Amino acid sequence: MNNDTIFALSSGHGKSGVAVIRISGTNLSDFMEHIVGRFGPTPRHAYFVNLTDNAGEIIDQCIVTYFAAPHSFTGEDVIEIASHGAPAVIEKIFEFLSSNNMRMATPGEFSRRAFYNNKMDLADIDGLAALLDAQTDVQRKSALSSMMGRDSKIYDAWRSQMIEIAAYSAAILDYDADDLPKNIGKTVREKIKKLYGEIDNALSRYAAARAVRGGFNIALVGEPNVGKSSLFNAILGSNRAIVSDIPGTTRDVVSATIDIDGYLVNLSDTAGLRDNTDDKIEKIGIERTENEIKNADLVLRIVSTEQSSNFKNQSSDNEIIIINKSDLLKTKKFKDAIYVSAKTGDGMNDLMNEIRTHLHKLTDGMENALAINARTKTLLENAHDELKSAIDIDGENYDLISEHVRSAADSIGKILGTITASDVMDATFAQLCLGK
Ligand SMILES: Nc1nc2c(ncn2[C@@H]2O[C@H](COP(=O)(O)OP(=O)(O)OP(=O)(O)O)[C@@H](O)[C@H]2O)c(=O)[nH]1
Ligand SMILES: [Mg+2]
Repeated sequence: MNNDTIFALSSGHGKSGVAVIRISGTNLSDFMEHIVGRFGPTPRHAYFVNLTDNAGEIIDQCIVTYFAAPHSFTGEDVIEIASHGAPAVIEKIFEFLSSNNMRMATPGEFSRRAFYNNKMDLADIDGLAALLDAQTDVQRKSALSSMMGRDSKIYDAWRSQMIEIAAYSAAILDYDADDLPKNIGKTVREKIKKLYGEIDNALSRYAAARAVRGGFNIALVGEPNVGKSSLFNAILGSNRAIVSDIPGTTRDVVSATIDIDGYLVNLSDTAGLRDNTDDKIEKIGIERTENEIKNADLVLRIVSTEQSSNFKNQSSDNEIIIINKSDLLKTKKFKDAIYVSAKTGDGMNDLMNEIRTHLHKLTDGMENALAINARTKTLLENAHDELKSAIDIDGENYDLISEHVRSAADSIGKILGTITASDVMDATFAQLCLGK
């Protein structure tokens, strides 16, 4: 890490009432005194100042706050300038700061400093990144608890248990059986199995965690002309997709993003599925539909009443069976299907409720679950595999078991960014309570 004093616009770009420019460096008290024009400014106190450039010309009226190290976001001295949000003001302040031996921060540089100064670990930073991306309330909640250390706590607990288990397994070889607690081998194995189960469980929630972050994929599928595009438009409340009475109208996937109950949803309308088309483009469309089905967290399968007799066989857990055009029907005899009319709006509430129920089911217990992203997933999988290898070892090969568990601990340490090999070594046998 370098010692440069860095600055950046911390608020959003474009015209706004207020802009916040953040500065971070190792010694900013002199600069703070200089811009507020008084000695020994109080940290965390808001000063109203006429911010002037080096030539003495006023740039803007600003509120300036000083955060003395280590009580700041980065753990260094930080100054926050709240100026008017005009691009010209921001530009001028940047010029002023650059002429005072400071430079523009690179992306993520403030967070990197926070990490190096032990203000945040990598799991917290993942949470921060997710929070900044949050578009819905569920995303906000999940990201916020990651950022506030919920995930780090879980990882930390796993890692220290692994380090302990690794040390115990190694101890089994080094000490006389009489000096060791009874059944230590069995205890070690049970503990590994328990950890393995917990990580396995966390990984199985990856799909839901991914969906909370990136959005749930919901695909409208079915035969041509059943009214997929009409329903797509009805759910969105706007005429996005083309509707016509010609079968095969939709040929490409049409997608839109909506918020359902705080869940971000990527809804897609697809080309109607049929086997007997010779149309080259429609065939490509059908391939795309099949791809959408594969990637879908939830499939809305629209069936016509003619096919309805066998829809039960096609139905699966992540599917809702829908019969559209209820306005044309006299009876609603299939109780496992939801009857709707994209035309009159009949049944739309039931359909939306059913979608909500599925979304809630998919994310059941998510509030307390780890927010796994691509980076953490790979490392968790490594730990998972190492524990599996440890479990699979027959007999008394405890040094090998210790090795695998230690590798698992390393992977978890990498998730937090705290790992060094010596960390693991530090858990020496002497520190363990061997009952001696
Ligand atoms: N009466 C009635 N007609 C509907 C309803 N929904 C759709 N339609 C009509 O059914 C026809 C097909 O509708 P689309 O929404 O284009 O059907 P689609 O499933 O997207 O068709 P493809 O894109 O060709 O696969 C159109 O003429 C719609 O006006 C409904 O609820 N009631
Ligand atoms: Mg269509």
